[in-house]
Amino acid sequence: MEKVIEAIQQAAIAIRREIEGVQFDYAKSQNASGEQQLKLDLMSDEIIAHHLAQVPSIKAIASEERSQVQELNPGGAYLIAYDPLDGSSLIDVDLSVGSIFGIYEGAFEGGNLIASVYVVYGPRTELVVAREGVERFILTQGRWIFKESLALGERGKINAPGGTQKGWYPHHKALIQSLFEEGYRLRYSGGMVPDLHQILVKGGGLFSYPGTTDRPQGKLRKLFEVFPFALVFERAGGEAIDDRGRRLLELPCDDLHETTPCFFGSSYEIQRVKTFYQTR
Ligand code: AHM
Ligand code: MG
Repeated sequence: MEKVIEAIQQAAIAIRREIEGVQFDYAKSQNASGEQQLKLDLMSDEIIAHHLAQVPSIKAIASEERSQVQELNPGGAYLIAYDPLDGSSLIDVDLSVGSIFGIYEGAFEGGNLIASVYVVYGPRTELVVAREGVERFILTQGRWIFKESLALGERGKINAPGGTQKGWYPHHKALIQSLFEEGYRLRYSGGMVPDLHQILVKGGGLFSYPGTTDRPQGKLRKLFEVFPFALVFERAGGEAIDDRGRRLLELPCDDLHETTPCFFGSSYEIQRVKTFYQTR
């Protein structure tokens, strides 16, 4: 496992270098979810695949930017699913973006996720690892320095509501509105890595990406985005559920690029979700 995390750390340093360059225009291709790819999406994907390919304990890798699983070492223990450059639509305006990694054992399923890692490329470069606990590291002069453990409180003050508002269902609108009426503040950049990182660092809040009339299954992908952050939130003392109140990590995953409505938060906000969605 240490070798996997070291490979991710090295890849993150290389991606950071690419982000600082002038190359942030579109490639001529689309990913498996039908989204237009940036040259940086493809470069980040190549960098990560290259670094992970050096680790003998990795059996196979799957990327948000590739349609198929890539086999590496038949005797390896780990399966890695990653989103090489999440929030890449924010690249042209120079907002924070990230990389997300889920480390699975046995098969690509939420229940088999044993650790996850995300990297935030902001004014600083930060890396968060969720294993037994959740640890935050800062890149300083080429080295990853441990900063602190992250833990969520009982409730927070941030409301980060994703999805097209026009397509929100009435009960979802009511949930979001009620949090604002309780004093929650809107914080939504359009990058789930910085948006969720903000909730974790500030100690609480709600990030939601619901099913909508135009996208009943939401936008965020289980293997590359949802499961890894579900583990981070649970290990930090929070909760991560779908629109039926089920733990995200218990959901089946029948297709590599499958999506699900998702809610990440501290316990108070997740109780509010359950109340408005009438899942209890
Ligand atoms: P991406 O992987 O193509 O960048 O898409 C995922 C991103 C998330 O980071 C973010 O939460 C969401 O898409 C934003 O979507 P929207 O613009 O619909 O709010
Ligand atoms: Mg993504």
